[in-house]
Amino acid sequence: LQQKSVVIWMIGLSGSGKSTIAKEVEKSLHQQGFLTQLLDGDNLRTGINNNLGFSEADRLENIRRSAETAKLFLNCGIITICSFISPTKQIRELAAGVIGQEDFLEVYVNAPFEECERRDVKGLYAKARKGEIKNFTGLDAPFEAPEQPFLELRTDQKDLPTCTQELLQAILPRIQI
Ligand code: GGZ
Repeated sequence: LQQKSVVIWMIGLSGSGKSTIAKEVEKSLHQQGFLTQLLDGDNLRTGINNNLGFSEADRLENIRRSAETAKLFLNCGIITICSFISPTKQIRELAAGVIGQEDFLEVYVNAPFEECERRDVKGLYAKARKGEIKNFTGLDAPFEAPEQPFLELRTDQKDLPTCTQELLQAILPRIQI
């Protein structure tokens, strides 16, 4: 296998653009012949994490299982792109601890709360405002901005191709043999 594996851990608010960038990066890596796996909150929460909600304890368990899953792929040599809100420092330290600091690349997909709410791709912000969704990140559940991410992408200031290219540039030295 002509690659080194890492875990690219994308964090940020709902609607910040994590999954969109993750998919584009995966597509590009694939075209360049890299072997990749994409894990995201949305799809894992319908499967192995389908008994978990959005309390602090459930989010921790969601991230613990997701990080353990990512580690399995990492250990097979696969570049694993993870997309989870990962709202707190504690949660991100848990993930990094499971995966190992060396192989854990934290990418902060940053758009201000107001911008994510304005986009409201899935109508979740409107529901959360009406009280139909509780513990919504950024509203009545915390989001702690990371202090020293591997990379920060401001999706309110740069377009999708630019963010995708910046991420690819940053990780290529880490995955090429
Ligand atoms: C935040 C929620 C919530 C609440 C449902 N708070 O944008 P999406 O819709 O597709 O992605 C979000 C997803 C978040 O799951 P994660 O596993 O990434 O979260 S965490 O890392 O905090 O465990 C959102 C949707 O689930 N969603 N309810 N209350 N996001």
